[in-house]
Amino acid sequence: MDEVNEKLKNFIINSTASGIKLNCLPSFSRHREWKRDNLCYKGSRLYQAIIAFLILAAARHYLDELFTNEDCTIEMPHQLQKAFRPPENCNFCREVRHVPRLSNVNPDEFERIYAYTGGPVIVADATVNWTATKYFDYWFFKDVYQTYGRRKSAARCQFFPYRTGFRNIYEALNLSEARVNYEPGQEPWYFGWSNCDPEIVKVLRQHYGRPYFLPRASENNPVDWVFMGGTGLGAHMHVDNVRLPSWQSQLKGAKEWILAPPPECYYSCNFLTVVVRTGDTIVLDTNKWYHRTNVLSGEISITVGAEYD
Ligand SMILES: O=C(O)CCC(=O)C(=O)O
Ligand SMILES: [Fe+2]
Repeated sequence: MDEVNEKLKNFIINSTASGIKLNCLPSFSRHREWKRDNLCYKGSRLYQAIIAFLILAAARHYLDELFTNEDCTIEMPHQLQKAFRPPENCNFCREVRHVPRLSNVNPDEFERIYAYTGGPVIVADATVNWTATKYFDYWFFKDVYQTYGRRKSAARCQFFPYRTGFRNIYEALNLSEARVNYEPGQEPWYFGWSNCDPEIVKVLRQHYGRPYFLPRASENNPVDWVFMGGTGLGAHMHVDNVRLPSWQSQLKGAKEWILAPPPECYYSCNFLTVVVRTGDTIVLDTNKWYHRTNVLSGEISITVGAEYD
């Protein structure tokens, strides 16, 4: 078992050093190539099988313990993430031809029909009592992050620069007024970040809450995500690896979502496009649907969202 532990430790160190997203290791570990090439003891077949089983069981346990509720700290290269994703059962998208639009939703009905089937679905009235639709803008976030300074916990939160080249949330919130306002000749901007600093979450959540339609027993993830930026930009086509489905409310502006089934479901499922407008909340399993977004012309798009179980 010492040898097993040593190999496992080396694997984790090597994986981390080569840029593999830590949360992604448990699913990565299920991949066949990885087992054959790296870990199997080169002895008898039975011995190999037993050792491989022990290693995988230990790896799963060890990694699950290590990374449960931890934010990803190192991004797994996009192509690797795609290559090592286990194949999906296409039932989640087989019958999906359009995106239902609901209001006045009963949480029990939502749980029964929509919450865990992968979506997508739009709820049109989840933000009606939220003041975020009024108060949130670029300057609001800049002010909050300036007030709380460069805190260690905020600096550890994930940040997605997309095509801007910004290195972190502080750099992203330090743009000139002309650029923020998309004045002629200015570079466009769009970025997203997770809000894992409890103090800042507390401030932001004064302006929005847990969407009323979520299943009564489900827990909203304590880490919220914000995506903000202007027309012509958005997130590139990708699939997530966070395990849970999520909601995202459009607080300002409008954004188009382009959804693609995973490649193994191309023959059974449709591609979808849906526009999420101010006040709408989209719910979908971003671990199953590949997704790309595109901010539509008009107001700067601001969304907030989270995963739920
Ligand atoms: O809102 C966006 O632009 C991207 C969102 C996304 O990728 C996600 O919620 O998983
Ligand atoms: Fe995503």
